[in-house]
Amino acid sequence: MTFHLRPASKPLFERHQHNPIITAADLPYASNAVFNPGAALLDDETILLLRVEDLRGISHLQVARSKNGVDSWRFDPEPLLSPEPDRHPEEFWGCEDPRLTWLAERDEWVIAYTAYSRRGPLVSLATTKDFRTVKRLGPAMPPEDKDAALFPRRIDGRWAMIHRPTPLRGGAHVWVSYSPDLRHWGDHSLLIEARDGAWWDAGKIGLGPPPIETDSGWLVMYHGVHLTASGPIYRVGFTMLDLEDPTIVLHRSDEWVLGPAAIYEREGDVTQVVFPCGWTVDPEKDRLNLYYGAADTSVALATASFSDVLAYVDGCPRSGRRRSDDAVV
Ligand code: BMA
Repeated sequence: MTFHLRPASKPLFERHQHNPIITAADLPYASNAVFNPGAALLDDETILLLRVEDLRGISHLQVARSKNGVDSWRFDPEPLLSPEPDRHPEEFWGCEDPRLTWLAERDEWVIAYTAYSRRGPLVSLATTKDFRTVKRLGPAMPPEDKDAALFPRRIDGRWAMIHRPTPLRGGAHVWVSYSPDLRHWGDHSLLIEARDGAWWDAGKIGLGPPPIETDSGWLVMYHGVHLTASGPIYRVGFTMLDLEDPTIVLHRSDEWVLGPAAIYEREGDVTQVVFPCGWTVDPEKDRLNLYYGAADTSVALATASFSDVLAYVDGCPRSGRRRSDDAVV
């Protein structure tokens, strides 16, 4: 493997000058931290579905709305999804890290979130039309499994979901699974493997925000975890998947595109973390707005030119390999 040093260039993402854009102090009730939000555009507003960790350490999901997606956030009076362990035992220790996907065919949003059960975190799904009421579909994957999001349309007749199971052996990688009805999931196949050794994404990776459909393929951002003597560092990079067969990885970035550098990303409840779960695209301004948890403490925003992102990923190493061709299971 030859790595060509390249001149330092302008980073793809620019941190917003008002970062962190939401902190626990902004909420209308007492809480410890607000982070890892899902994002949606609805009725000319940006909606963030925030993970709020209360003063017991248990998380719930709370809606914030803003006209410009940057400031003047309005918080709904009640959380959208509060753990209900009596009726939904999988939520015993909370609801975390939502990813939001608009399913035009069903005319509703699907929320893929981590339900923290007594047997470990698992993937749960819920639907909403307006982010005011929600309908739980229940667990989609058994523990341990997290970092999930739906593709926005059926692929070859079936819904598809990216997720990250944690097997007992061999690292934690990103998988894709299929369903005819959002309830029954199968045809599981390994999609993106964590690298090994000194890489930024060695050992453990997981999906970031939901995949975006583009002319060149499904744009996917994922986080990679680098273990160091002073703890893990969470950074993010890109892959591009084939539109009609997302088990084919077309490109994958060798380098991370955003990592902890600002003080609010380096210091907090969990140091050295950027953890995006949501993004929105403004085609008129050619802008990608990336919403992420900073150090498991606050919400931050970074923006990029969407066309620059696509050009960057297009220039990343080609893979063209179908992960499911490898003997992995
Ligand atoms: C991951 C998830 C995220 C969290 C991150 C850093 O495993 O649990 O919710 O932001 O770790 O602590």
